[in-house]
Amino acid sequence: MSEQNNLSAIEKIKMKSDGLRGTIAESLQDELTGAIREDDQALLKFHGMYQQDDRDLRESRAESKLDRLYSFMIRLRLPGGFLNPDQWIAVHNVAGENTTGVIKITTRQTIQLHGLLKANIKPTIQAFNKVKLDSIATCGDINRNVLCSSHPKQSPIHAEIFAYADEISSLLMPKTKAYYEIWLDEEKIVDKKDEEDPLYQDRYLPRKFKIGIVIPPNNDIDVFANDLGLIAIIENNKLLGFNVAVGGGLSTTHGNPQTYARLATVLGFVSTEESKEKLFKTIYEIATIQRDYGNRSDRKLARIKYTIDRVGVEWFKEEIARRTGFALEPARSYSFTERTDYFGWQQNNEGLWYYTVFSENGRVLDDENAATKTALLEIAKTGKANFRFTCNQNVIVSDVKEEDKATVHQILQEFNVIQFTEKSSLIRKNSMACVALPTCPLAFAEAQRYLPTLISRIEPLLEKHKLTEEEIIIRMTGCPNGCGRSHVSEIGFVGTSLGRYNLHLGGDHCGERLNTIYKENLDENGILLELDQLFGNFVKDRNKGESIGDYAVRKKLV
Ligand code: SRM
Ligand code: SF4
Repeated sequence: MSEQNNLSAIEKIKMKSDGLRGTIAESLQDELTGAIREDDQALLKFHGMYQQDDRDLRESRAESKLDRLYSFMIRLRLPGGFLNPDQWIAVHNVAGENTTGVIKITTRQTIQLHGLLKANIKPTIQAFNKVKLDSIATCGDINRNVLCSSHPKQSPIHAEIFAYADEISSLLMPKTKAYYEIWLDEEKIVDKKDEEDPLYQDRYLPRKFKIGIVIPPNNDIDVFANDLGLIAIIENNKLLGFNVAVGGGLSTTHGNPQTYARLATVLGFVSTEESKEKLFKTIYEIATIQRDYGNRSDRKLARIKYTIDRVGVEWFKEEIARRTGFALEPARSYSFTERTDYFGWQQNNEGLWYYTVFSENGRVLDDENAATKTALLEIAKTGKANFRFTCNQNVIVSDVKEEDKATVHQILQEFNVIQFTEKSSLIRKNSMACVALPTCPLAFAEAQRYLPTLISRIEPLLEKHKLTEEEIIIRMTGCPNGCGRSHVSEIGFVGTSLGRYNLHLGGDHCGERLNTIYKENLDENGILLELDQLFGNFVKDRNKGESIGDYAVRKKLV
């Protein structure tokens, strides 16, 4: 079993937390500071929030001898990434009243709001609760938001998969009622037996745990970046079951060679034709293996990717069988041909329409490009569409009936959303950046605030080399944790310090091969020089249909 001695500090905080309560309730009462107590900060994550401060203001506040400007980021639990119109309106209102106003779509198909002051946390969670939204377990050492392919109504299979995301999220929810007590003022649990948690017990998992379900051939969710990935196996429009892949995770730490990015390994297949039970048992027991064998002393090495490499893939498979009572079947064949969002209007098998809106780096706001936030509110007010989020940080205005399409179209057009989506270049629409500065405490460099500018400087290079029609997946993160999944892009930038990035190449087009560092610590000029040269050589030497990542590998650039 995992290290029982030398437990990390967070393990001890979890153990004595009384079901994730800690002293959060007392911390909230303390009016002398906008922060909460240190131990409670670790527990707050399990309730879906991070304490942060505005890093742009750190220096000036320190000079004026002021404490940091503390606030909180809240992340919603949205399995499969879905909001109905009332829920969108609630999110819009909370964002305007209690946070910075920007609605941020994340790379894991949900929404984050930043800048929430301590005093406003409770009213915010209560407002969400009124429309049946919560933030339980969206952060912390626990199963996170469950992803699924983003266009769930494209075929009957998509609807089925979407339901799986919801059920898996419920299966792995913590049993503690702390969230309801602290934030929703529900009565305190008298008999602690009511919240006994056979899965998470008192220490939860050693680290975060991520699950995603994908429908080939579009790997739009980057299934192999998940701790546990499920690949739907479909024959003649019938869902047969899932290939199960374990051990994905992208984070590395600069200068720590023990850390590495890893894609999940496909272990085998589970049929769901007769019942879902075998699949759910497999998922549950994979979580218990990680619970029991994950590293609890060094958090840098605690993800399941390190566990599976330590115990070995074959042992891991046998242990799943020992715990579930059945062996995984041999993996079924599948293939990915793309990793994309389908922008613009699309119609599904039931005749419903959906429009995928390009929301650069997931930031839904009104700016000089488009008044996306107003447009989406106006659409929500009509009640004629739902809202779905993609793992590429975009929003789909969905489930629009034929007779309502013109109304929705007109609103999108009135606020320039259609124009912005249509005129944005392919490279921009295939780009993604993590949040980074000013809120992320781990950022070494800018990401979402800088990538749009860098792309505007890369676009002329693509024009020069006649590559504007090339679907190149380009991503940036402010540090090597990989929140914008830069390690599985074709051109990846990983921040090393302010204004400097490692340039990664060699990822394939569908997210089945990691990229590696090509050049280190480049500033903007360095990046543009390298890309100019790369694009020039690529155009000259590429094989027919070869992607830029495959080219970089064939030419041994990485
Ligand atoms: Fe992440 C930590 C933002 C997806 C790997 N991530 C953070 C924190 C919470 C910083 C912190 O610990 O204080 C960032 C908050 C920034 C802010 O101000 O909002 C943050 N991560 C994000 C989001 C919002 C990026 C985005 O712009 O969309 C994504 C939210 C996902 C969600 O809705 O749940 C986000 N994070 C990811 C992904 C991508 C994915 O899962 O597909 C990864 C890489 C995959 C993986 O998990 O390996 C990722 N985030 C991390 C890590 C590295 C974990 C590790 O294994 O060491 C950290 C740091 C940590 O946990 O210690 C981290
Ligand atoms: Fe922050 Fe790093 Fe994640 Fe970007 S990749 S949001 S900088 S932790």
